[in-house]
Amino acid sequence: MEQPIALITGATAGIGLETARLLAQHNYALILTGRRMDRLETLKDELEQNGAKIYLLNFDIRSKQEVDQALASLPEEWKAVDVLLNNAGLAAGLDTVSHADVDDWETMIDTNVKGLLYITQTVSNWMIERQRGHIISISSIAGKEAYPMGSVYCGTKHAVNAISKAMRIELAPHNIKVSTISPGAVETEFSLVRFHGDQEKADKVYEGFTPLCAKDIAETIYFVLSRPAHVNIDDILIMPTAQASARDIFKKK
Ligand code: NDP
Ligand code: 8X3
Repeated sequence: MEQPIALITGATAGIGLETARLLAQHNYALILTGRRMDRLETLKDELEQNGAKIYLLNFDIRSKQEVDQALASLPEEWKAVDVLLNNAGLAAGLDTVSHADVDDWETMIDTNVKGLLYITQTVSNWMIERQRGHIISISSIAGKEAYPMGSVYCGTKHAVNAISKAMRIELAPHNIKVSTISPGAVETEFSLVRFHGDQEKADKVYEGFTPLCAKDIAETIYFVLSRPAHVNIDDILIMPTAQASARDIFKKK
């Protein structure tokens, strides 16, 4: 394929969806993934109307079998992935270690850490074969700080940072860039998911200040991607002007 190819995990909402829109405008062919196929189809229609080339993969990133099958099903020309955006992720619950729901822990660890690893292993091998590529993972302020009631979410994002740092050293000899982007509060479906569909609790997170929006992060991702070949942005921490630490948004709750 003439165009660069980007694979975006979690393109059905929030940051992944806005990044798909922006990269399509910048002439990327896109592999878009997520569990909600109806949303993927709608996004594909929207982007194709504007001339973009789109391939959809529908899988739950927590299942190694589903990830492997989906990636194996890609036509050969789509396996020449130039950019992997590890974006699919979530927080589940907001509670102390003593009281949190163990299922929430499993969900976060399986999605944010193990799922990211499953997809990265295969795609990084494709990149190594071509001696080119860029892996960008969406970490968080929660990967730099730890806040009460967010222990496991913070742990998963610290893990994303550690994995990315090690991969940067492993993959530099193969001409593959590795970056992390670490946002503070971004208003997406994130809080609705964290509070298991409780819209009132989700809205409260963004009360009294202006959070980031998904487009802010999409633009940051494009900035990282569009640097010259000899420049790698290792990590960007991007916060709402009104949020000076992760704890700022939870202390009033
Ligand atoms: P959204 O909830 O809006 O989007 C999350 C995306 O992840 C969806 O497309 C969802 O797709 C996908 N996803 C979640 N679980 C799975 C799964 N098991 N298998 C496949 N896809 C999955 O949240 P955001 O856009 O805000 O989150 C994107 C990333 O940004 C996450 O990694 C999050 O931790 C990180 N982040 C978010 C911040 C925020 O304040 N919003 C701040 C810092 C980091 P589907 O449900 O269709 O499968
Ligand atoms: C999401 C930001 O502050 O809710 O990663 O952990 S926060």
